[in-house]
Amino acid sequence: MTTVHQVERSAIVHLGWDAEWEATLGESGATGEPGRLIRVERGESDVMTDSGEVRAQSDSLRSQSDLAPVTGDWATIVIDEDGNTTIEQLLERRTVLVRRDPGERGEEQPLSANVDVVFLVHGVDRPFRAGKLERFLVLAWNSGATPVVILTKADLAKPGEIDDLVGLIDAVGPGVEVITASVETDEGLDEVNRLLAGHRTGTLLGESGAGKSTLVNALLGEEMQETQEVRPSDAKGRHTTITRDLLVLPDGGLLIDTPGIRAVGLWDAKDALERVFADITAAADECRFGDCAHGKEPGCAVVAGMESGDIDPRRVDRYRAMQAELAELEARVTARERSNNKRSNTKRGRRRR
Ligand SMILES: Nc1nc2c(ncn2[C@@H]2O[C@H](COP(=O)(O)OP(=O)(O)OP(=O)(O)O)[C@@H](O)[C@H]2O)c(=O)[nH]1
Ligand SMILES: [Mg+2]
Repeated sequence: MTTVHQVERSAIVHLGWDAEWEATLGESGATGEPGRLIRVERGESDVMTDSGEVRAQSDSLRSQSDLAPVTGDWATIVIDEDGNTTIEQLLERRTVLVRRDPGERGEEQPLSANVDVVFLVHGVDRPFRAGKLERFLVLAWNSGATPVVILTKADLAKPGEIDDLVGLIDAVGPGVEVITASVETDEGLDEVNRLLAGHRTGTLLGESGAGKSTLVNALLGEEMQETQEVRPSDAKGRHTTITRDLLVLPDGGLLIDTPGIRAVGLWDAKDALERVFADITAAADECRFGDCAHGKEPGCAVVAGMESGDIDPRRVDRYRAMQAELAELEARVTARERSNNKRSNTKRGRRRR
């Protein structure tokens, strides 16, 4: 009998399956057929396997562990004696984009998994906010993927506007690649395809109406994703896309279209925060006192940087705000863990009696 590990993977290679995933599968101890989650709905997922697309239930998985499946996950699929297709196991993620759940306070919410490039999409018909980009950069770096900014609707830009935007982006994300795109002129499409060559996975992140689905359709060469005009008064979108769908592009790349998001709460992103604010943390290393709060202390290099114009004071404020946000989250999680421990200790105590 052939075991799953000897089977030649023909279809899933086009979804990003490689030798490393084969090794991960081998180590997992799973027995089912591997496949990639191309859409996740409540309790059910569409999974692409070598045998085709199947709908698998994932509720049982939730009860086994806290790990909820998300679009982009690799999983193994099994069919039980009643003919039910279920997710047996999620393969260990290489990267995962996580935000703080906006509904439940202090909970984490994974958005997509196994993504190589996070495209931060900004429509030039909307006001640009540096603080928002910084926050999205922290989220993207924290996932383990590489962020790339896409300026969409370039055909609507006024003369000089793109250059100004590139300057503003460079100030908050030095070295981050910026792609200018327009579906009217096809500008930028090749660059997106290039970044996803070799069956790499990208995900689009940005406000409703930024043009994410329109870009996906242009890359697909067909109108697969629904799109809708923005409100003429303020160019705001209408939340047209409601699921996270992984799509296979004709050039070989994989792209996850997502619903528009306005704001993101950070989740356990200390290192990524330091990375995005590297100019401030580098200056802070030069402060006379190790515990300098960059206020009135003598020999503060951050204050000196602000006075000389090297450091934007607004950036320092935003850095502090995000630091406080992470500290508040950490305290909340620690408190919850402590109370959970107390509860389970009490239970154990009762059992012993
Ligand atoms: N002029 C111009 N309009 C564009 C371009 N890309 C997108 N649009 C328009 O922007 C509007 C919103 O596009 P969508 O693709 O629906 O936006 P979205 O980001 O997917 O929005 P949600 O699904 O709500 O998150 C549509 O009317 C598109 O035609 C572009 O390159 N140029
Ligand atoms: Mg959309």
